Amino acid sequence: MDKQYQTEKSRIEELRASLLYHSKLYYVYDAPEISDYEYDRLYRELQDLEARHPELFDPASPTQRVGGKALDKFEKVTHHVTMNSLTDVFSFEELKTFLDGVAQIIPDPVYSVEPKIDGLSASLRYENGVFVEGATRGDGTTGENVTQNLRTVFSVPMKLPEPLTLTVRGEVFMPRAVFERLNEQREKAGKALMANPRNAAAGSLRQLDPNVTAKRALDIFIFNLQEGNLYSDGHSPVSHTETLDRLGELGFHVLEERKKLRTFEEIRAHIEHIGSLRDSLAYDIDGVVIKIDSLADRRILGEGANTPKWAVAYKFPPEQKLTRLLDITYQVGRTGVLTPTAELEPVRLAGTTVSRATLHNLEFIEQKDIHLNDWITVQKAGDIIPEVVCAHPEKRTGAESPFPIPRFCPSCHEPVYYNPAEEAAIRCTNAQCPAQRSRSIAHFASKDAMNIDGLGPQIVDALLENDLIHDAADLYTLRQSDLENLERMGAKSASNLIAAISKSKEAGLERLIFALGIRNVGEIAAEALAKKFGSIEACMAATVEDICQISDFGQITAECIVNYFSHPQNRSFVERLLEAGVQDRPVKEQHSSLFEGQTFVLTGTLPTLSRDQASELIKENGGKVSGSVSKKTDYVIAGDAAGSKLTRARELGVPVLDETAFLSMINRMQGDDTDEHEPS
Ligand code: 0OX
Repeated sequence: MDKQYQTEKSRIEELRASLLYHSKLYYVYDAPEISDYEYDRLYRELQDLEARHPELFDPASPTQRVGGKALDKFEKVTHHVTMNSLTDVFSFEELKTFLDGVAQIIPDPVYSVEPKIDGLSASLRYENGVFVEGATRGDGTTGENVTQNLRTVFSVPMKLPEPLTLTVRGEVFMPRAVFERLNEQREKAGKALMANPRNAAAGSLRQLDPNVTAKRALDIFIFNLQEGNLYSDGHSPVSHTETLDRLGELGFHVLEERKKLRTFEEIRAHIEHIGSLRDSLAYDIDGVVIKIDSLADRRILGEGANTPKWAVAYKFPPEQKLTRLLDITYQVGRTGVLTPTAELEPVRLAGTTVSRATLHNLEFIEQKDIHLNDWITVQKAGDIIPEVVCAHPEKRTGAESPFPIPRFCPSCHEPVYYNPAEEAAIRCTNAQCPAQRSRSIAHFASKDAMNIDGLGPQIVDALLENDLIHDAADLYTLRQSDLENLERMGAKSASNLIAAISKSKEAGLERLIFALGIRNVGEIAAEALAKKFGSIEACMAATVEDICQISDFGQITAECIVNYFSHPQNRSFVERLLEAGVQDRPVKEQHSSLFEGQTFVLTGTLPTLSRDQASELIKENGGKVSGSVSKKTDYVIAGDAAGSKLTRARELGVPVLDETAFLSMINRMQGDDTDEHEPS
């Protein structure tokens, strides 16, 4: 018996070591040495032995890291210590202002200067040395319990070498090599590519199935002790440097390239050094964090509303690359506008290969003096959409030529209309143009319009090509059998699409008006029209004067609306929609007039709210959401990786809120003291 116990005990140890080795090879390096079959066999053998010997339970066993069950949803976690965000600075001048301010309070301050990892923040809680809970930052106060998923991150120790109780905070990220490998696999499988490693990490950490997260090979750098003891004798660290050195000893991955510095010049040089390493690091960084090293000095400086006063983040400008402009093509939008697109010599930029970038409009091309064959600089706007920044005329060799203004529509080949004295846009005015038709149907079905899930531009094109529809009203006459014969459409997708089309009949008047695609009528205008007129018939009967009574509606928009409904084919289109059962009751209810007359601009990624959810909250409270920052903007709500809109807000002195401040504004002004917002 004793002998058998010993044999099983050592077999457990052997299997744990072997599976740890092989699971790392499989998940992290994608280079397995044994077959999946063999791996599963060893895994099951270990599971069986562990079930027979609960006394040998070890939280660090590979069975505890990978192989957990999928969840229905994440539980909420309230952080004991708020997970604050950092104040950003965008220039050395701003950094100097911060340092000068600190020096007025702290004599001879010492800073720890470290890279800012471009991932997402998470906390790890240990009780008596055992990892018990991992959570996302959320809004800083409340996050999501992603313990199962964080167990799959090999650099999260499951057990510390000492029985300490503590909570640490770090940045979860996807190493570049993993990101590239995953995107290559997705490309081969015909799946949509992930935009950048940060989005990929965020999506992977919030997977309900931990087996999916495991395959994403995430990593984490720890940068803070939130609470608890670092030493068994209970003594407390005195500095950030001591804290991170000690966390490194305890087995955590701590930030590399960390340096203790004093003067502005030293700090600036280290920022430049970290910047020069940017391309060669195995992970993305988006800046450098400058923190007071002494924990006693930190306490003197204290905390601001949502950010500590003892640290700032110096943000790097977005990555830019040089490449050649091979051609300019034109995409026809639903209103017939031809948008110029740069066709580029493919270049690696912020994690993906970029071969096209927007050129906005002809004015932009002219102002930037862009020629065909030019060397140009590209970057990703908001880290996602590639755009041309500028051309480099000094690099011209004579092989360049001014861009040709198109004379014919690339879709219907009819002559286009272009009169720069009237409008900067080139337009295809052919109402029968297939590209316009397809884009307007795709717009009708889009998320913010009738929200027909599963009806993307490709399916729209397939429906048009197969003569199954001619306009959006025909969607409501489609039968499942019509769809099943389309390429890449199975019975299940066909029935889902029919159900989604049917459901869209209840989308409501606001969406219906927006879906019509009337010039100058965006979502906000559509909502105002729905509120004022209450039915589509009343909208159709409205005069320019009636419409001009709505606040913020000018003559031009009013004329566009009246003009749209004056065309018999548009009126009959609306009538066919109503006959098909599309409802035209307004559905939006305004909950309060808290933000009445105020305009908000959203930028960057918010920690818990999606852009739609944040817009919805603003609108429900009577406010407006605008796409660009101007003097008329009342607030900018900024999340992670906020770009030029944030800079513009600063220039104009527009107040900037983070998500917590925004939510607490709603809660406070509604006299509601709860701090939770439940994202759906
Ligand atoms: C990072 C990073 C983020 C957090 C709140 C107070 C100090 N992304 O690499 N945050 C912090 O520290 C902040 N440090 C970092 N290195």
